[in-house]
Amino acid sequence: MKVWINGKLYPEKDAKISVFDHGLLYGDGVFEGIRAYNGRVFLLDEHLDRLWDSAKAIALTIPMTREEMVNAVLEACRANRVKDGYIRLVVTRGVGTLGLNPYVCKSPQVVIIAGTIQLYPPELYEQGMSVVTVGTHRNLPEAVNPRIKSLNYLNNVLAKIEAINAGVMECILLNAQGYVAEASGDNVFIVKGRTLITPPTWCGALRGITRDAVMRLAPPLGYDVREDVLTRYDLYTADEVFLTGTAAEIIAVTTVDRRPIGDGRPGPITRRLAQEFAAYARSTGTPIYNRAKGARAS
Ligand code: PXG
Repeated sequence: MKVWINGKLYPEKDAKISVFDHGLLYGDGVFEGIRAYNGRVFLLDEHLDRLWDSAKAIALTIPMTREEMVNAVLEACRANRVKDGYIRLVVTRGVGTLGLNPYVCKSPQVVIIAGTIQLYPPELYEQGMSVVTVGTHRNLPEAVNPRIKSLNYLNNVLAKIEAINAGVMECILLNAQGYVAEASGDNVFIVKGRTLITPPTWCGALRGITRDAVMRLAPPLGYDVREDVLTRYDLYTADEVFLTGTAAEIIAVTTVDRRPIGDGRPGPITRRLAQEFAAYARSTGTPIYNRAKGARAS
């Protein structure tokens, strides 16, 4: 694998960042996880919009233009012959002193890793997954806002530890008021009748790119979609529950805190949305190859 760092491609073993980088010392930086399907980068503009917003929120200037970033992502994909893959885009604050002050860091570092992603095991997509709600609450929006996709994922890691210790692979975090926020690396939806409901971002959810895509795909299929405050009661009594994320795509949740959801199997609306999402993902995106032949980003 070759890793793109600040404009150059390095063999994996030489792909290194300083131990004085504030990304390491303080989790000071931002990132994106992006998918490529069928030789195209999926929803690249949406990911770059969010990356730039995350950077702006932490007063970090990304040392490249949007166009340069698009080209860098495509170059990293081509260097690794990616057709279907996962791209991790990281912007760190850069090298500084052993102190918090970010303004001493003069060179933000841009890293692009274009590889593959380990999804949940395929049988989980057939059977659905079990989740638990955990004691680690989502960060307060007035502290590190969960809308910032920052390198500081300890809140999520602590929640994930609770899930794994409870014998499941994923968890649902509540916010400080006890309302449902999101999973440790995915957004959450419930289905009630023909309506999809997901927590608003102010409840502590990242504005997921997959979440947005589901909200666009569902109405033409005849489903209503809305954002609303959810409690654990709403999860337990939903007809269906599913998670959305770049890595997970759409995955059914079949038990929450050991209560079966619906009949305890992936529901028909979740399965329909997963099919539509797969078709959408495979038919759109910024082409990685043959751009010179007049292919246009979509
Ligand atoms: N919430 C959080 C906290 C996330 O980190 C999502 C929701 C889904 O957003 P997208 O835009 O991907 O639909 C994410 C995205 C992992 C992993 O290993 C997941 C993400 C980031 C890094 C790693 O599962 N998440």
